[in-house]
Amino acid sequence: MYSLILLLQVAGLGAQHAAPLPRQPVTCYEVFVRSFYDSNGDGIGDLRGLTQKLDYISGLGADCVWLMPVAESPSYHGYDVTDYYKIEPDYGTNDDFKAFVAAAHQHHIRVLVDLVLNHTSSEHPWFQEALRDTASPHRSWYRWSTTPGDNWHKSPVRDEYYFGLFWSGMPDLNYENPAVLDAMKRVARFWLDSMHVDGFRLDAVRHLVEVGNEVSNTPGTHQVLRDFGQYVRSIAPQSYTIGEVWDNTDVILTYYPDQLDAYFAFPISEALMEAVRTGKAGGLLPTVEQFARAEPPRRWAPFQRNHDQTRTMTALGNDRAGARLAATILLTLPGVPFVYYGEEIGMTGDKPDERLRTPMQWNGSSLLGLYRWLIRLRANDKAIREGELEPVDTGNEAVLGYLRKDGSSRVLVVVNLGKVPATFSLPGRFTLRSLLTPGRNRTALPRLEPRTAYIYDMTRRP
Ligand SMILES: [Ca+2]
Ligand SMILES: [Ca+2]
Repeated sequence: MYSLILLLQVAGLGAQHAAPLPRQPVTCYEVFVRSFYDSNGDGIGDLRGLTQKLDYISGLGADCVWLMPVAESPSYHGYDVTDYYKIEPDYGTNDDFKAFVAAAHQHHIRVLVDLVLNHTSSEHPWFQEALRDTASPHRSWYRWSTTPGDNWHKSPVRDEYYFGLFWSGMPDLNYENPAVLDAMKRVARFWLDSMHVDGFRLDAVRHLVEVGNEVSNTPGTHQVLRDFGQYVRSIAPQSYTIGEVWDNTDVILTYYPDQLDAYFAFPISEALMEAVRTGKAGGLLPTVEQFARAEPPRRWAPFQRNHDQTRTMTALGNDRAGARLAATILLTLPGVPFVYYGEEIGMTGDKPDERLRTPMQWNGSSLLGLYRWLIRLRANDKAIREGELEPVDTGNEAVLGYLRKDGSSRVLVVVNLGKVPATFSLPGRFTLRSLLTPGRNRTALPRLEPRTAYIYDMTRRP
């Protein structure tokens, strides 16, 4: 497959990438442009600043970035869009964005942008027309009612209400009208064809279509995603779409097999943080196995934290050893891991949301070296990247153990989550070569120090 893509590129038939990229990312880095790097001293992170910091992202080893919304928006976060075809002026121009994508591709980094399908800004011209002119062609792009109710907001111009699930500044689009999905397909095509992005992170997708009072996971929502995902694959077969379905595993699994390419594995995030926080392996591996049994690993994305969640270091009460364990687990699990900017240097932050999205600290951190090591290890080790997961019974709830297996290759991950030393022995005779710290090969596991992780390449001895 890889060489086929290469041939197509040589023949001039491929995309405009500097080099062929595999269809799914290996490790993706989530960036809030406003908080990343300010190139012109106005105090606001911007696309030129982000472009200047591509060496940092590439040095981290990520081969993908997800940019939180970069389209024009009146809010600091950008999830309420006023123009889907224009870069937020605080961040730069459309040309700055294209220059960023070209530079990212030269760094072998694919670019996913956040696309908000569920709602627009209340300041979007579509909504303003619909609000003011009941005969407007955009009137039926939104939902209206003569009676109040949950999530229905009073119109500022007449005696009626409009539907907005998140708040009055974000009126929901009405996907019962096919023109809305057509409009969003044109938006997707614009970002793929004219801005040269490699795919989308799709916001709040479980809320697209309401049925009565049911605002989540309706059949209409699945149908819109099926149609949208199919459309994106048809015009950009090498693209990658990943959706935010913030729900339990059983619900997330209803969004396969034929909708978006992938979804964030929120339950893995929760179980991972819980295991490190409590010192007990708990439901982590069963949760991962539930995803692994259902779908191939390119189709689900584990992570520690995103821009809506308390940062790892804060959630762990500033336990630096715990942050190292969390990173080691995340980056040795199956799936497509996503890392939220600043996690790799142990940034802190708790709700309200603004405190989860504070400016990137460019100070360095001992944690950064570990992230760089693990992301590279993952990129270079097929068993860690793509191998099958097999839990190892350690007989101790404080000791998490699993194998990643690919062909004859075996990687063993053992994490002592607890606060006291532990031991366990492997059945059989093996040679263990550490993939974390150089040293002589071993024939047995060492004493497992408290709050310490071990990764070994494992070969069976006769
Ligand atoms: Ca700036
Ligand atoms: Ca909706």
